[in-house]
Amino acid sequence: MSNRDVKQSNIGILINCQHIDNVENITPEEALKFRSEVVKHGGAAVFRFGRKMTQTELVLMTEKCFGQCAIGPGMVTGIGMGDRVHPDIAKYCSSPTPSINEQVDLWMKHYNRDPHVAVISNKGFAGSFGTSRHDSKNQFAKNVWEWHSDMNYTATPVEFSLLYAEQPTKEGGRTMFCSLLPTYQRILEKYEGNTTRLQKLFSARLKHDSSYASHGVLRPRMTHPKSPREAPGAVHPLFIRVEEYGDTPIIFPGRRKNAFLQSLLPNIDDKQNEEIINNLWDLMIDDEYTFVHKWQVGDVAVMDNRVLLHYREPFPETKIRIMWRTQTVGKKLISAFENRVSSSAASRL
Ligand SMILES: O=C(O)CCC(=O)C(=O)O
Ligand SMILES: [Fe+2]
Repeated sequence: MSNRDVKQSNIGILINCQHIDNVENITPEEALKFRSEVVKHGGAAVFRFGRKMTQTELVLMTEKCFGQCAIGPGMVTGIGMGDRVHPDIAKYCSSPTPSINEQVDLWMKHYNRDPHVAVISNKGFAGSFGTSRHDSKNQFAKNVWEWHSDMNYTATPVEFSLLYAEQPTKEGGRTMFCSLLPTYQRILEKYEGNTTRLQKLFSARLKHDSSYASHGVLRPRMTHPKSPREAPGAVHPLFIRVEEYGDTPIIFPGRRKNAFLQSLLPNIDDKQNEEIINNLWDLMIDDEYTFVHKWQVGDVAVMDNRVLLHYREPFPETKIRIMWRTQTVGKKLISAFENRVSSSAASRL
């Protein structure tokens, strides 16, 4: 059942699902078990089906087990896309400002493409991420996808992402999952006795960047921000509370690039911002809490973006890699400290 590549880690688990011929057959009990396996393993589990599935099945699995599907990034206006309509559907729109429903219908009608499924590939599908049209130097394959949680730059970041391997590569392209559950304790240890620093961190809010995608490429129609301070994106508490994982505050870093600490740290300058955030990142990524996954066709990795970061290594640029991703609708993130200083946290100050 389990295949941990990293010693001493209880992060991530590989679960054999080869007996499931169709996800329609997943029972409500199994659905709950799937979700609890993810939570029990630090926010990451890989379900191995050993066969290809359809996009409809992936959507069904997502909704049965993890929550309502959200629209993928860049597919409709406003979601990782700015205010412009995706060029592949713009020509079919009835007005320059089509509703989200109209845009969803146009994807279905003209491309037979469900925009709730993000296609993450260097093959040029309509609406796929990393196609040569957006990415002429094939940075998609050559670059790493830096450590991140998905769609953290939106007002209500998605909760679970399901990443399905339609066509993985033999070499490279492994994905790693690092749990953030242990980070809070490490921060307490590092800054023990430095109450001012801890208090500032606990009340901080972080601005997340929507201008760059995780493989370091400017998103279509975005402009390079002059500094992290100016990067566009949502602001969230730096520490959040997620009921399923108990009372411990959980850091929500989003992504390193263009992250900016604001709010209750009003006088911070750009250099201090970089220094503080670098120090936090040093405490987050650790082999001990990382699950490394080598893909097989039909694997579905489930990530809980509220408590987990992921990273993809490069793969040979001559090869085609095709992944599909669904993501579940998120809620406004709850600060771990606002209005409710957790008693264990407060007693450490
Ligand atoms: O392709 C991968 O392994 C990771 C892609 C990714 O991070 C994503 O789709 O959000
Ligand atoms: Fe991702």
